[in-house]
Amino acid sequence: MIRGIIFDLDGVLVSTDEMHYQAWKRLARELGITGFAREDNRRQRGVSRMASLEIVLEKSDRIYTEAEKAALAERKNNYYLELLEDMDDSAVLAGVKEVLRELKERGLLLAVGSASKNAPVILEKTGLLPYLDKVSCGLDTTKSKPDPEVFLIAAKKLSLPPEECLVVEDSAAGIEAAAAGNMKSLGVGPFYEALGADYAAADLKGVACWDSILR
Ligand code: B16
Ligand code: MG
Repeated sequence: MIRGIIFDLDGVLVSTDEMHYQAWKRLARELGITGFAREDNRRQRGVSRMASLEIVLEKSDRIYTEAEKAALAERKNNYYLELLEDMDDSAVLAGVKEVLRELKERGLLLAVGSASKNAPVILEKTGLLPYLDKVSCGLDTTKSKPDPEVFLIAAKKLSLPPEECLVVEDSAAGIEAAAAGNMKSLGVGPFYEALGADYAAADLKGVACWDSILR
């Protein structure tokens, strides 16, 4: 039986994809990388900041040192933080707060399991914190999805065994991470049919029958 739900943040509870894309695009432009496009950004979903940078640098002729890469990742994050400044609860995806409230009323424990180191800022700005029992994010982890670490930490924070947790994800890396952590998964978002999750729906409010997923 499922007693806890671990939600990915970007693409599941909030919409930040466009802001990530704009920030990476700005960096790419400054580095003279012209080929960075939305298809590349799709591959950045759910993966860590450094892995996302590698996807941008695939299109560069230059080899960067590790120190240079760290500086580039920080530069992109500053651009992203600038864009996050104006964020408010309008970034929360449609129906999310209602679904979280309903799941809470059913007695489930709710957590976030996000690769983002900016998760606490995003949760604060969007007013989502009061809906959640625990947060596991990029600040807690050393390994990124598809490694299950971020979800295992979330389960531990909820004091639940992994097999009693359901992961909700919008990325292939996240669905793989859930399976590696022995957790069932629900795939949502624009690519939900192709994620290979145990259950799938276009978005959280489109889940037809929570009873069959949670039993
Ligand atoms: P940051 P999620 C992920 O969040 C994003 O989907 C991914 O595009 C981003 O690279 C990653 O967070 C790291 O984010 O640079 O803010 O630490 O989908 O796992 O909630
Ligand atoms: Mg995501």
